[in-house]
Amino acid sequence: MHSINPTTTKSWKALLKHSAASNGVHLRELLYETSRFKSMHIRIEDLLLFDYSKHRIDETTLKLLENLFDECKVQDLLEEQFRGVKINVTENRPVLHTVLRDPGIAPFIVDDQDVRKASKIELKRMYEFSEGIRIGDIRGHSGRKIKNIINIGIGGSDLGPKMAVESLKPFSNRDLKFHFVSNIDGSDLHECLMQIDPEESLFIVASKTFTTQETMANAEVARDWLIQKLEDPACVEKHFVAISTNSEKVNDFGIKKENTFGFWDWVGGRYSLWGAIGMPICISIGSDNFQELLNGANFIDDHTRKRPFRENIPKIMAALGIWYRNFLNASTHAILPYDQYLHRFPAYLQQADMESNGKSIDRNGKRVNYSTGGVIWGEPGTNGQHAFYQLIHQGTELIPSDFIASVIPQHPLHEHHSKLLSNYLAQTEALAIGKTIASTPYKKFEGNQPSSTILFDKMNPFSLGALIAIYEHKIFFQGAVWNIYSYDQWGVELGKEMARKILPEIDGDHLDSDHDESTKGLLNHIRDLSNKADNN
Ligand code: G6Q
Repeated sequence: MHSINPTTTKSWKALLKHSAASNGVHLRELLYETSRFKSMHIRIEDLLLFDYSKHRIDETTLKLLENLFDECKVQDLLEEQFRGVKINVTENRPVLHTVLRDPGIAPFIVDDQDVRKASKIELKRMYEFSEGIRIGDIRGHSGRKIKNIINIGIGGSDLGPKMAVESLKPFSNRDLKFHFVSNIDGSDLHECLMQIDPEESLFIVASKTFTTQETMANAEVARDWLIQKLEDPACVEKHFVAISTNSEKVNDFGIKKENTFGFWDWVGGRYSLWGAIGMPICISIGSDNFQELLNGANFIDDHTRKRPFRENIPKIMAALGIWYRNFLNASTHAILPYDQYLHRFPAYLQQADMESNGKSIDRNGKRVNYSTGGVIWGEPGTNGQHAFYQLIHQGTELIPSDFIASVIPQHPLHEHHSKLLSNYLAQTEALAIGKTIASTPYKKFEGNQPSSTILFDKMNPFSLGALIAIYEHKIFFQGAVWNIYSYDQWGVELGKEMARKILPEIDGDHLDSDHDESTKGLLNHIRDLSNKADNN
């Protein structure tokens, strides 16, 4: 794989000059140019409209960013990814989550495995199982219908399914209740177990590795709770399924092969909702709707590979992000869905983006000399307007944002929706234009805060699949330009390792003298208080 330091390219240098020259230009001047909207929006018929005209850019900016993409050979890297080249070099793996949503049936052999065939077999198994639960063919140990689905997983094995189940609630089977237990904080599992009837509950243990501390601890306690309640160890068979790449560990846990749904090393955790990790989504919305989710993502895969730069939504989004991060020094990016069902989308994206592009070592193993991924955050509108928007409007930070909404609502309260959309538009306009005439300086708004408007015709499984895939590819393009490995996550490891070391010190007598003074002090404090509590 090639390795190009983006700062050495001609276009990077030109962008530096261009950013200095265009520094004083205000969105107020740009946004009244006739035909600006026309030339800076992308319409995909029956799906969405992407407006990128409210950005601090002009035609030159876009041309230079396009040149940067060419010089950094991002399209070549994208094709390598789709071809199954091991672009996840530090883990020695290809990156093929796109295969999970690819309708093609011709053999696609990667490392002696027909990845298309393997993915279709597991998908079919998941569809059959999900439908069995939905119609009540698959029942609990005592013959009762399953009404509670409890997903036990964390990170990529939690955030995607949880976000999608919430986002697609209008398409869900309302007889089923979904619970997501992720945290090692016992209150997460405790609160869930208090709400469910064991005879009507299905636990999905979702873990790629089946070794993650949080997930295994929660799954073991849930299994013991179930056996105790139903008074028969054989009940596990009817109430537990596993989603994992590690069939050996699943077997050791006591879940049989027929209740295990697999995926593969070539699917990264945070990119895994398209396969068996999507089981809660599939049970919630049904297999036909799940297929639509895949179709929406696959549609964007095609769009991303084939559309030229100016018609390519993920490329434009990635380019804008690079422009703000590397040339205008923005360090954060807000994700603002004007859609209550999408309330977990910012949290989902936080992981997808920050775990992928929060890297500082380039593809040559050298420290980068430029900024990479920024902080992703957000909350649904209009709630955010009554909270943190103040800082975006009148603070000192440059904060680009994405405003996501749909023209057609998912509920019958149409007047609410008009009010929601009026806020949606008002905010992007106010952020860009500001307010210069006011009785006091406190009431002035500088404006010039950029935003993208992502406006779906309506939100449905296809639209959600498209939305997620747009961001996946945006993240890919940014990582490609930044010359980093977007698909590993070594940064998660150190904390896990140290927690394993500290665990025996919390309850035991021994204290490791290697700890820094702060950690030692805190450990002693916890041990003292816990001992006192135990003795009372
Ligand atoms: C995602 C990361 C990480 C992972 C969790 C859970 O890309 O790898 O968030 O999903 O650590 O891992 P398991 O699925 O192996 O339990």
